Amino acid sequence: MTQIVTTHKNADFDAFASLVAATLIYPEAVAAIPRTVNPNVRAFMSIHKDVFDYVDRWSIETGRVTRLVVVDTADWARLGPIAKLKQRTDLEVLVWDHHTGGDIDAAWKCQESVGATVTLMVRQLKAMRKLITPIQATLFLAGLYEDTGNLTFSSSTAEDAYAAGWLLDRKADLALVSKFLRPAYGEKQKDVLFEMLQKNNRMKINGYSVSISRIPITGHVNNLALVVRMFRDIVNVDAAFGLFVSEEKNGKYKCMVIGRSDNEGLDVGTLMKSMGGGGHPGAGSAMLKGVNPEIAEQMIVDLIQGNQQSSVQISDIMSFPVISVPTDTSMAEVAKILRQQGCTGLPVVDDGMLVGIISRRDFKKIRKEDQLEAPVKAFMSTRVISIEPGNSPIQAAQVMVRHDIGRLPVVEDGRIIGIITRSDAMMYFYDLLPD
Ligand SMILES: [Mn+2]
Repeated sequence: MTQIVTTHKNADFDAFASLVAATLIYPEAVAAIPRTVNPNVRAFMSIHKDVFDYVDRWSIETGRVTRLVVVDTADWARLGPIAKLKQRTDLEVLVWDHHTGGDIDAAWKCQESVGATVTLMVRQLKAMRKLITPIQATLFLAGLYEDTGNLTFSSSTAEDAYAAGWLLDRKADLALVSKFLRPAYGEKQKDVLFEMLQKNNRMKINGYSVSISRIPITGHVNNLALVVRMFRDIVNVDAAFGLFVSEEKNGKYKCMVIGRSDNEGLDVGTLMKSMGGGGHPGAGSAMLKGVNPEIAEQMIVDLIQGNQQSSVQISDIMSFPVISVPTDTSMAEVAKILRQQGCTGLPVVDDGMLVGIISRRDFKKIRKEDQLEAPVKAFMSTRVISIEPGNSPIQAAQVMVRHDIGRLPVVEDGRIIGIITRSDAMMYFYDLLPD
């Protein structure tokens, strides 16, 4: 066998559905199932054993593979042992994925932000006018519904809904879909939920209401993602995080972080990616090994505080055009402009590039009257603190506080494109406060 299709570890319905769909698109390829598959997918597979053709991944002689089709991920690390194929230079790799990013350098890829990978596969099946069976349609719909929360997650797109319609047209069985997607909520899950509710510590971070619960876990508990979702719905915060901590044999901690967000500004998937995991804006997870749970909690707080991409960027609130002076402007002229504009400092530019800042304080360096005729570049401060337009107002405020400055030039490719003042930042924050 020379062509294989594979997907990520802990395959969910979208992964398994995309895998099966890929074998229709690439009839020569064999579907290789990862060692770990989610329990509900495993249950589905076991009763449809004779319907789908696939092999266990460890049975594949990887040396002979010439083409690898990867679905529902673009990350080598998520593939498990088969990732050793990464070393091969003569291997053709194709990727189908609805997550952004990933380090697989594919010869060809279809990577788009839709609700489920299977939506991209359906697009191709439609284009190829492939016939699919009701059982295949049922599996594909299960994948689509699981990853889009029955088309309610904010990551869902119109195309996901059209794909669902197409699958229903092909006789996808909704009763079966809901049977297999109905998550198990049992005693263990109930205990975890109660503990989360007892420990609920709601806090305000970066304007978002957030709850982070540290819960010790012994052994494996399924469906913790469901528990976190129920918890978020009950306590009604913008985002809820569960840190499920188990102690390993070597005395180290293993910490499973699961997040759910209901606020578009707080992208849990990006956040979890920063912690080595992944997900979507509304849901994500990361596995931290050997990390103290207190530090894991602090990481989440820090990420929400600053590093996550904000929906409002500095470029939205900065002032422009900026009054600046060229380097050869005389100090007398600078003094006049400062007086006229009523500001405490001015950026100094050389052919549009920001090269310095001149402030009222710098005038103290002037000892003799005739120095007022000297160019500004002799007195300006060249240690300029600036910020890039893609940062968030929170980050701008942090920089201003840290350096005790009231005005921050916004610089793109070395050119000054605007300025953000402390009052711009304050206005933004106060506008966000409810009436
Ligand atoms: Mn998926």
